[in-house]
Amino acid sequence: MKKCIGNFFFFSLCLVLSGMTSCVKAQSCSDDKATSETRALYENLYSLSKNFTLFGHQDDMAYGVNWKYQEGRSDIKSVIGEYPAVFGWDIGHLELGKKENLDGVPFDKMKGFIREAYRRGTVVTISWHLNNPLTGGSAWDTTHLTVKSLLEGGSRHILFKGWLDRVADFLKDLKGAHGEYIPVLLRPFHEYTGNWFWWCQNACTPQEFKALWKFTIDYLREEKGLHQLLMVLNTAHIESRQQFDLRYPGDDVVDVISMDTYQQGKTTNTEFIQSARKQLQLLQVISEEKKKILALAETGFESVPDKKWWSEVLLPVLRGIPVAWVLVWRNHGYQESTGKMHYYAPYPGQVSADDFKFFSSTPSIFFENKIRERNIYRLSK
Ligand code: BMA
Repeated sequence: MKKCIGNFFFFSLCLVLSGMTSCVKAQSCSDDKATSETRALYENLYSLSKNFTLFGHQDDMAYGVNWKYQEGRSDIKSVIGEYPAVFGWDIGHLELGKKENLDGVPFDKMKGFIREAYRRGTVVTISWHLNNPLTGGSAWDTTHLTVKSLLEGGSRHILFKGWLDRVADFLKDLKGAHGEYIPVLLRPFHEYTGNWFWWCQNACTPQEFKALWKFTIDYLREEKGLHQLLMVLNTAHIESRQQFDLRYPGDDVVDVISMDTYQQGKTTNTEFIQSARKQLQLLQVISEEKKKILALAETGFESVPDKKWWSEVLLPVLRGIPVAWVLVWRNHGYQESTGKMHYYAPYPGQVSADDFKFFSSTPSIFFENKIRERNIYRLSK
C-alpha cells in the first residue's frame, strides 16, 4: 500500500513536471539559439499579453506634427507625459546603401533612438519597405515574378543576399550597455495578404512567399549569426483559416502572428470594430494553438477625426483579446503628395488628445513606465 502511494506520488510529480516543461517549451521563441534577452522578451510579451497591451508608435522620437529631431520630444509624450512602450521603425532604402530611410529618417539617428528605447526598457519593432529588386521600383511595384527572382537560382538572388547583409550590419550595430545585442521584433514582407507590395498574395505564389520568408530568416540566423530577432508575420485583411494556412511559413520561423487594419473613409466605428475583432479573433485561435504572440502591428484612423476614437473604437477592438502590442503609424503632418494631414497619434490640442489621456490611464494599456517596471529583457526565475 505504502509503495503504491509512493508510486502514485512519483507518477503525479512526473505529470506535473512534464506539464511544466511542455508549458515552458511552448512559450519559447522559434530560434533555439536566441540570446537570453530575446528569449526573455518573447516569454514576457507572451505572458503579459494575457492581461495587457503595449502601446506603440511609428517614428515616435524622430518627428511629429510640425516638428523634427528635437531631443526628448515625442507627440505621445507631449500629450500624456511618457513615451510609448513600443517604438516602430522602418528600414526601407537601407538595402540601397542610403543614409536615410524612405521617409527621410537618417539611419544613424534611428540607431541612436533604438539604443535609447532599449535603455529605457521599451520594445523595438522594425518593418522594411524594401524596393523591388527585380525592377528597381519601390516596394509598391507589384511586378510579378519578383519573389521568384530572389530565390536560389533566381536572377536577383545574389543582389538580395547583399541587401540582407546590409540589414544584418544594421542590426549588429544595435547593442546595449554590456555589449549585448538589442532584441528586435522584425516584421519583413508585411501585409502579405494585400495586393500593393511585390511580396503580396497577388504577386507571388504561396510556395514563393514561404520560400522567401524562410530563406530570409535562415540567412540572417545561420549565415549572419543573428539571434536577437523575433519574427513577426503580418497580414493585411485576413478572411479565413484556410487563407492563413496557405502562406504560413512554419512554426520554426515565426514568433508573432499579427495583422494591420486601418479605419478609413466612411467606415463607421461599429463596422470597423466588428471587422477588426473578427480578424483578431481568427488570429487569436491560431496563435493560441501555436503558442505564438498575437499583435495588432499597425492600426489607426488618419488624422484621428473622431475625438473619442481611443476609448470608443480602439479599446473595444482590443477588449478581451490577448493582443501583446498595438502600434499606430507615423505622425508625418502635412503630406504634399496627398495634400492631406498624415498622422495617427494625437499631439497637444489635437481633437482626440483628451480621450487619449483617458485611454492611457486604462490599467490594461502599457506605456513606457509600466513596461520598464516589468524588466522585459530579463527572464523571470
Ligand atoms: C505609409 C505612409 C507613407 C510611408 C510608408 C512607409 O503608410 O506613411 O508615407 O512612406 O508608410 O513608412
